Amino acid sequence: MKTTIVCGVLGAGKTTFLRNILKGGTEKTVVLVNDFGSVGIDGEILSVGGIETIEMPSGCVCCTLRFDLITTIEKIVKDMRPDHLFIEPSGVASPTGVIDVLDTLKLKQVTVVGIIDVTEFIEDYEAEMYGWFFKSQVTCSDIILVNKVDLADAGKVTKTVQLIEKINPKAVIVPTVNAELSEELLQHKRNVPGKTDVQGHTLRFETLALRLDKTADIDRITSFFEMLASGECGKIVRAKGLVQTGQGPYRFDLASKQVAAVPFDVELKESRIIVIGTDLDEEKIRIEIG
Ligand SMILES: Nc1nc2c(ncn2[C@@H]2O[C@H](COP(=O)(O)OP(=O)(O)OP(=O)(O)O)[C@@H](O)[C@H]2O)c(=O)[nH]1
Ligand SMILES: [Mg+2]
Repeated sequence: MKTTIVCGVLGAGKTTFLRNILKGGTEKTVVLVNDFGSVGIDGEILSVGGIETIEMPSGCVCCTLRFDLITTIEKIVKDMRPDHLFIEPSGVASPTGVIDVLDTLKLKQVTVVGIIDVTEFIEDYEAEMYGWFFKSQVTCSDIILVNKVDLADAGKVTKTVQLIEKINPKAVIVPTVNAELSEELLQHKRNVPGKTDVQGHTLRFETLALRLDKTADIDRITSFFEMLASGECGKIVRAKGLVQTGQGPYRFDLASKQVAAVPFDVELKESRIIVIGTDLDEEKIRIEIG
């Protein structure tokens, strides 16, 4: 069985990558996803896209869920027998913990794909916003997608690629839009040693899960996400939701300071939104969503 770990900070494009790479493939694949927060949005996005998906409960796969990760992978191997297992750890988990688990399970054909958000990488790296975390993701990766190049100018893309080359000269670096990667490149063999310095496990963020009990107005939810982006309710690094609106089911995203609303393929039994950041003004957020 091949195993691919897909890592990257919150909203970098991990789930987008999986949906694209798994479109129309012939291998038997399973995705193991460990979403941040308790509302399981990525699991639904992937399975509605026709991808066999197993969700890990909320928590961090590299520390508190280490044992669960081991038993879940063992169960997948035994019961589902995939040719290729993809793992999307939450955007706040260090890939080193997952690599360590795969070593423990003696899984050999492991590739780590790291997804970088080109709009923010240099600034966040220089400000040490995520400290060791960025470095750990970049040094562990065999293939690094410098994603969202449609949102940055060419100079910034070049500078980001140069910085990543410096941090990890061995990785294959590919600028991408929507994390589109050719399947041949994914065959690239792991060349980075498994064990790297783990100086910590997760980033500390606050999360707020919101459930909506009635059909929502699409403009109102879009304004709510724009309000979150404006910083009025704290420093929000990521928000996402699946919401049943008067115009049908919609997926909402706030990532890279951009708000997006796209129609979703199936009706939603339960509308939910997750907000992730620091200094969240929970009361105001709850009042704004109504
Ligand atoms: N403009 C633009 N948007 C992108 C690109 N890649 C991903 N996105 C958007 O970024 C948002 C987040 O993408 P996801 O794939 O959900 O990111 P993720 O890394 O899985 O997010 P988490 O699991 O929450 O950490 C979505 O609205 C995507 O459509 C890109 O290359 N360009
Ligand atoms: Mg995701």
